[in-house]
Amino acid sequence: MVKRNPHMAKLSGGYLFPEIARRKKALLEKNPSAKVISLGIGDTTLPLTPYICSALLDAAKKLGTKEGYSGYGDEQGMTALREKIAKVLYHGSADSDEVFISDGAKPDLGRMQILFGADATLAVQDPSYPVYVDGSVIVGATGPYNQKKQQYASIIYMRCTPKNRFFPDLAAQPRTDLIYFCSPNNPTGAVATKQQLKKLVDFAKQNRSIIIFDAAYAEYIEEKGLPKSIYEIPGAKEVAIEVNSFSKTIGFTGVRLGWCVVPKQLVYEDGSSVHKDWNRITTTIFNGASNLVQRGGLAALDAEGLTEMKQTVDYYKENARIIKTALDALGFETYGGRNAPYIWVRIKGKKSWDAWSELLEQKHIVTTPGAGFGPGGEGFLRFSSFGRREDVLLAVERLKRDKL
Ligand code: PL4
Repeated sequence: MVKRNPHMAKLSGGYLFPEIARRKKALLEKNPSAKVISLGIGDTTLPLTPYICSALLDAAKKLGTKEGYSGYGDEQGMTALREKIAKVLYHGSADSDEVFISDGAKPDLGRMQILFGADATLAVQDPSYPVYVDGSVIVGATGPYNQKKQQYASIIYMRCTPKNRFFPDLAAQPRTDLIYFCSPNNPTGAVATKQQLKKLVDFAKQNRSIIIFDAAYAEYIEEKGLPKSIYEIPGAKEVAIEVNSFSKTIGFTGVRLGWCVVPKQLVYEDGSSVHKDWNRITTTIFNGASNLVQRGGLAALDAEGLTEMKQTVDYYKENARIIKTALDALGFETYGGRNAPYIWVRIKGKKSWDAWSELLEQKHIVTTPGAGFGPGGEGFLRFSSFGRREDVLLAVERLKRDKL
């Protein structure tokens, strides 16, 4: 018999989003006529925009010709796309050969856990996107279990609450090898300021840690002066990797395209290059993002594509505004929803899974329970703004009808 990977047994229950889908399905089985509205998963609903869609169609047509066909490409991605991302999105703060094209931010985060392996210690914002912790557990980066704290020794939860404005008290944190940091944050919608990110970079430098900065929602930032990339902080290239994606900007959640930046300055304690190892991992266990889809990414960074990207992001931001305004008017304590597509809502006197079930059963609205994002998410619900406008308006009407 084959032995099970022992780390799999350390995972708590099912992965958050399939669990939500399972419970939603159970409600529909009980009540098949229910019109369930999803403000749960952060999944885009608008169709692809014309310019980007036509680039995908052209790319598909070319692949159907002798001259235009291409097979395997560079595992790191098309040079033209790497150059364009470096130029258009990083304005030169990243070199094109530091940009690695991928099939999305989540798969990159998974491969990064292989990069750092089972001995790495890590810190996460609490609450945070569950992939950072669950992915680390899968590769065995847990250390021994502390029964009293009910936590693994290698995983440090940096509490982020309204009290500390969702930025952890770094002075109180122990050193870890890795620090996962997401801004604009999933799930709280908080955006770190330049001063805060400078503190984070300084902290990583002092501790010789590496920050894995998840900027998947950077394009939702509208306020001038708020940083869209960790590399806006001087010296960050010595200590930070950045992951990003076309999922939430041009609706590529199903199409799949992302990238990460692994700076050449980034070294391990023995002075060897993280960039070289990432290149080795990429070329060994990844065969590159789809050539067709990369053409869509190139189009997205043309002037027409960028205009469409802004329209898409603006649509979801307007949804966020509508949801937040309604919840505020109903007297809820809300966070995020500006510069970010998520609204983080305090639910007084209830566990988040209980409030989640109530909202589903009474109003047929799916949200995401805060506890799914870590212990610090207990007592909150996350509302996503990625629904269709008509559904968002209907959900708001239902919320107003009678209080939770
Ligand atoms: C549902 C902070 C959503 N099935 O699409 P990707 O892989 O380029 O990006 C994934 C991602 C990366 N980083 C952050 C994210 O929030 C996400 C997407 N998160 C959510 O509702 O929290 C979609 C989740 C997806 C999943 O399991 O992750």
